[in-house]
Amino acid sequence: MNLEKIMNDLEKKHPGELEYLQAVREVLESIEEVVNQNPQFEAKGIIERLVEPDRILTFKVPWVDDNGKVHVNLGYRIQFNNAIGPYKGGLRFHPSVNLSILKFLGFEQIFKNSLTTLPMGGGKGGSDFDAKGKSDAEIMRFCQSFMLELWRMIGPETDVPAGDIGVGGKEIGYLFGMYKKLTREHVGVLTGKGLNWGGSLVRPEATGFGAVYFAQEMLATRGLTFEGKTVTVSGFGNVTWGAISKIAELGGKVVTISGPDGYIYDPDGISGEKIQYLLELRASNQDIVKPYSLEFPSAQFVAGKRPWEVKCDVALPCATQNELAKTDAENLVNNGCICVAEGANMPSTPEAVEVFLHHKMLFGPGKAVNAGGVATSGLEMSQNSLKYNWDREEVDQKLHQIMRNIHAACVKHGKREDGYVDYVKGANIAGFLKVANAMLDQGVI
Ligand code: NDP
Ligand code: 2IT
Repeated sequence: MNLEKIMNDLEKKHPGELEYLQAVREVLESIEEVVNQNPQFEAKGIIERLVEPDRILTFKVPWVDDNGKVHVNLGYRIQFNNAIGPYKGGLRFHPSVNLSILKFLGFEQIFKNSLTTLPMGGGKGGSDFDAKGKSDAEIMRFCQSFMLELWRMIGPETDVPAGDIGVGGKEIGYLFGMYKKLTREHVGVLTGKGLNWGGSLVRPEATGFGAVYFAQEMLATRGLTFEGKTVTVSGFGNVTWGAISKIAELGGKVVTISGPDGYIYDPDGISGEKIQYLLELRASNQDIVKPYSLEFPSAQFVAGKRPWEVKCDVALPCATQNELAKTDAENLVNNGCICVAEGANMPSTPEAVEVFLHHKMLFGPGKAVNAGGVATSGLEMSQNSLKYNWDREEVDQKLHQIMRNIHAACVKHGKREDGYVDYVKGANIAGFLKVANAMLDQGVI
C-alpha cells in the first residue's frame, strides 16, 4: 500500500478537511502492515473504497425562533460504510460542526462499530445549530425541520442515528416524533430513545460506563485498579457524567471536569450530590462550569485552561476532538499519569499520542474506549427487533462483556514483541479486518 500517495490524493480531493485527513492517516498508518500482507485488499481497492463515504446528504434547516425571526442552519448525514450492518452513528449539534468533523467521526465510527462485534456499519450526521440559550420550543422546531429532510434517508434497517454532542434524550424525542408522524411507523429508527417508547436501560450512561470498564481492563494488565486512584476528566456532558459516576463507584477520586470556559479542580473529589449538581448545570443549557466552584467551596475554577496540568494517575478526556495536545501529554507523563482512556472521539492530537506510546503508557484510543455507547445502541436495536426489554443488569452485563471483548481484540492485534500493547494499532487492525473481509465478500459496489 502506498500510504503517502493515498493521503496526497485525498488531500487534493478534500483540501482543508483537517480532522478527516487526520483520522484517515492514523488508521492507515496502523493497518499498513496488514494490508501489505494481504494483497487481495489492494487488488480489490479496499482502502480507496473505505476512505470515501458511500454518500453525503447536505440540506438546509430553516426554523422560526420564539420572536418570529427566521434562522437557517446546515444539516448533514454521512453514510460511510454498511458492509457489516446498517449505517449507525450519532448526530452532533454544535456551532463548530462542518463536513470535515462529521467525516472524521463517520470514518472512525466504521471501525468502532466493527469492534463492538454487533452488526452495525458507520455513519454520522449533525448540524451547526447552537442549542445554547434556545427555548425548548425552539429546539423542538429545529429538530422537526431537521427531520423533515432526514427521514427519507434513514430507517431501522438502513441507517439508525443517535446522539452525540448537543443531542441527548430531548432532541432524540423531537426527532423521533417527526419521523413517526411522516412515516406513520413506530420503529427503532433512532437510539437513545426514552424508556417508555423503545429506549434501553443503561444507554444514557453507557459510553462513560464502557470507557471505565475498558480502563479497568487496561489497568488490570499491570495489576492495578481504580481504587484510590486520582483521576482527571474533561467535559461535563453525557460521557463525563457516566464516567465519573462509575469511577466514584469503583473507589477512584475524580478531581476535575471542564467546559469551554475552563476547568474545575476539586481536590475533595466529585461524587454523589456534586454529580447531581453537574446534571442540573448541564440541563440549564449554559456553556460554563464556573458555577460549580461557587456551589462547592472545596473547588477552584481555572479560567481558559484544560485539566491536563493537574497531577493524576489516570486521565479521561471526554469533551471533544483535539483537546489534549503534545504539551498536555508531556505534563501528564511528568506528573506520573499511567493511563489515558479517550472517552471522546479523537481528543488527543497525533503528537500527544506519540508521547503516550513513546513512554509506554496505557493508552486507549476513543474508537475502542468509547464504543460502549454505540454498543448499547446496538443492544437497543436488538430489543426493538425483539419487541422486548432487558432489565438493567442484563444490559449492563452485556455492555461489560463487550468492553472486555474489545480490550481482548486490541491486545490480540496490538501486542508488541516486548509485551507492550499498542491499543491504537490493535483497535484499528481488529476493526478494519472484519469490514475489509466483508467488503471482499460483497464485490465491488
Ligand atoms: P455532550 O454535549 O453531552 O457534552 C459535551 C461536553 O463537552 C459539553 O459539556 C460541552 O460543552 C463540552 N465541550 C465542548 N467543547 C469543549 C471544549 N472545547 N472544551 C471543553 N469542553 C467542551 O456530548 P457527549 O458527552 O455526548 O460527547 C462528548 C464526546 O464524547 C464527544 O467527542 C462525542 O463525540 C463522544 N462520544 C459520545 C457518545 C455518546 O453516546 N454520547 C459515544 C461515544 C463518543 P458545550 O456544549 O457547552 O460546548
Ligand atoms: O460517537 C459515538 O459513538 C456516538 N456518538 C454514539 C453513536 C450511536 O449510534 O449510539
